[in-house]
Amino acid sequence: MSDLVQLTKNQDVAIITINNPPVNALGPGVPEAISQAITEIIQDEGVKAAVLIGAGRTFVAGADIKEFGKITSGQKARGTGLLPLLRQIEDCPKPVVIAIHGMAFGGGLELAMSGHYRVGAPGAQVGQPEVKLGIIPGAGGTQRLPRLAGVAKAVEMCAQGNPVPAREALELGILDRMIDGDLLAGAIAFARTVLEKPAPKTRERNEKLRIPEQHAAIFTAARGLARQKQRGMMAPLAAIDAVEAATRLPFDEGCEVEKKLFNDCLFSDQSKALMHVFFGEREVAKVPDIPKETPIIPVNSVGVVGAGTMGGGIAMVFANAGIPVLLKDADQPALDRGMEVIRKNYASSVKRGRFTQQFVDERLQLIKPVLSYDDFGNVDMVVEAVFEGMPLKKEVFGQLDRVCRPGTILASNTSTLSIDEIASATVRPEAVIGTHFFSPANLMRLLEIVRGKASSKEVIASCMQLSKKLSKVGVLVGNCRGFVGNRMFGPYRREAQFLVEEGANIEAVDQALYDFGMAMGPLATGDLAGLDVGWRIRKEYRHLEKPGARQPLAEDRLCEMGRYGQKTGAGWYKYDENRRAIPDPEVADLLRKWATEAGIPQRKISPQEIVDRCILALVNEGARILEEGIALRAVDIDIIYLNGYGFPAYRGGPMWYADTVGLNRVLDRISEFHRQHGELWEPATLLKRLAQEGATFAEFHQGQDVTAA
Ligand code: T1G
Repeated sequence: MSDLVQLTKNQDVAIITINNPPVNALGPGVPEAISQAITEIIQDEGVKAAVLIGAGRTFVAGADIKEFGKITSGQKARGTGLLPLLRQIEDCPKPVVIAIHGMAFGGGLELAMSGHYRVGAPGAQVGQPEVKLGIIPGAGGTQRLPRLAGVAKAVEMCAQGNPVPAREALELGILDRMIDGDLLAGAIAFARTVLEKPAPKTRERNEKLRIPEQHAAIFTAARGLARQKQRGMMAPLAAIDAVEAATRLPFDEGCEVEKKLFNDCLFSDQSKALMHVFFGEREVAKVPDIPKETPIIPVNSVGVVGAGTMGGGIAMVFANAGIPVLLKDADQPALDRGMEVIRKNYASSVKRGRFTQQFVDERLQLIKPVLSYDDFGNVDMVVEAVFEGMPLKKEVFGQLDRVCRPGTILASNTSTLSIDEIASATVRPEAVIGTHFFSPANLMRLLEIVRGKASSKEVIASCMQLSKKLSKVGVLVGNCRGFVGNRMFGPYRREAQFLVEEGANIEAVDQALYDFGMAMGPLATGDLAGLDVGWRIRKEYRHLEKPGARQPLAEDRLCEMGRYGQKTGAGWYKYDENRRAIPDPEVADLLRKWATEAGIPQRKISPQEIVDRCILALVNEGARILEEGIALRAVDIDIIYLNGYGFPAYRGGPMWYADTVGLNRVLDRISEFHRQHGELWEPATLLKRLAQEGATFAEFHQGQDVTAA
């Protein structure tokens, strides 16, 4: 046997234990060793049944995703290469019982379904999350799952990719028994109860497939939902096609259809992008110059200063993680308003089934509204979320410096201001850091953690770890105006405004980016966030604008007219009582007038140019951010844009997208815009360098010389 798979015996029951930490992925050597074990079990007359179980914290979390990058198109016929093993297990003359704890995901569930019986621990989960990687189950999952769980549930699990808890898996027929207590002992006991029974082969269990009259409606609804909720993704639709094949074709032919669809997805740009995202979300948690053993400051209590939209949302984030919160504001009415918004947000979470009322009641107990800093001396961390103005922030940090005990993490939720300048208001700049939440803070997954010059490694490591506890994706960024996300968003939205000034209509600009996959167009996003936010910042930083450089002219004028967007019922669009955007001809006319007065020539603009101008503006600024070391890696930028700015995951993020297009083509296009639109489009040095070398952003790492050869 191999180190990856052990074969032991408990009298007449053989035990196959998969031991491939951290998640028992079916990597090289594992399927082969399982197959060897099955062969030995069949040959061992003393063995009457077998139990297959995972060592460590989980059963099997799937095939080894790292291996997919190595599969060449020449190996398409092989597919995942798991089918023969699963057939061998299913055809084993002795009952094979699969014992599941932790996760049985992807190939792990497919392996489990090839067994004759499945038992699970109460906390177990099963699922086919492959679509989240841009692929579909490729080892018979789309054929065996509908036979066990029924067509409707199988379509849902394969097309949406969400896990199913053990209790529900039992009700669905995926599990045959729940085992409380010692799973292995329970599985062995269960195996002894089925020795005399025929070993049911999942591939022959067709009873749940025989309700054809229902199938059409199930598949139509699933396709409609996929096109709406997973817009632009190919894998969910492929998964639905594969499950549909199970209802129409014999098992083996269904598997052939599945293999073809699996390969189509696997060799697509979408799956490469989504696997980049999978590993990227894990990569961003690693900070090269912060050793794993850096001491972590425990955060078991927190103070939040400012009970406005952001402060209230941040208080909910900590309470949701079970951390008591002191929520402070300057006066009672402001505090009452803040608590009222929190209660309303929780009420709508209960209404939408996200939380139970009991959960909400417990969380509200954890949020204590206060008017003074009296108890701030006892908290482990403070997050300041007051009005975005430097004088006020420095005043607050000065007070925190006086009341908080040594070792307290002092964080600011600023979205644009300098962390170093805020820290200068204290005598402990090493304790100061930026924790930039995104609105609504209780829903958005992204947390930009802003490293100040003096921020200590302990404070950084503690915030990176805390972000996981808060169910956020924490990304460490350097301190500059707008950090990473907002700094890149500036040029992106600038180009959108220039395009409408040059003749594109407002809806066309938003539609082009929406069709590209953005969650919302750039102009509509401005209306959602509030045009006045950017207006106030532009006014504060007017002195920093390059003299003579072209500036968008529309949004300032819209704000002067009081058109701040959704919050005032009008911005780029008008909004009805349900906040639905309605094109406003008045704005279109004003734009033509302002553009003509400014002497801006009008022209027809293609959707492709709209996309290129906006997306490549992101990429060019991203390249500058990388060369300045404000972002550690290109993937950090990608993860920020997927989790904070609605960039389509199936395109991998702006930097990965640029790599997919090819940096030479990107540079050519940006150079073209540079010739047409001037210095704002000066190609970033790093972009020129990498394009020259035929390299990619993904390959770039900090410390590498960025200057052109
Ligand atoms: N392959 C390779 N590495 C994996 C892996 C996998 N399937 N799953 C996790 N890892 C690594 C991960 O990169 C990290 O590494 C470490 O394990 C711990 O993971 C044939 C084709 C299981 C819910 O999509 O969703 O089967 O960063 O940090 O938060 O049809 O990992 O430490 O170096 O995420 O506790 C389908 C993917 C594959 C599940 C655990 N399976 N994994 O979460 O730990 S395709 C999946 C997860 C397939 C079949 C098809 C999560 C988890 P490192 P972690 P976690």
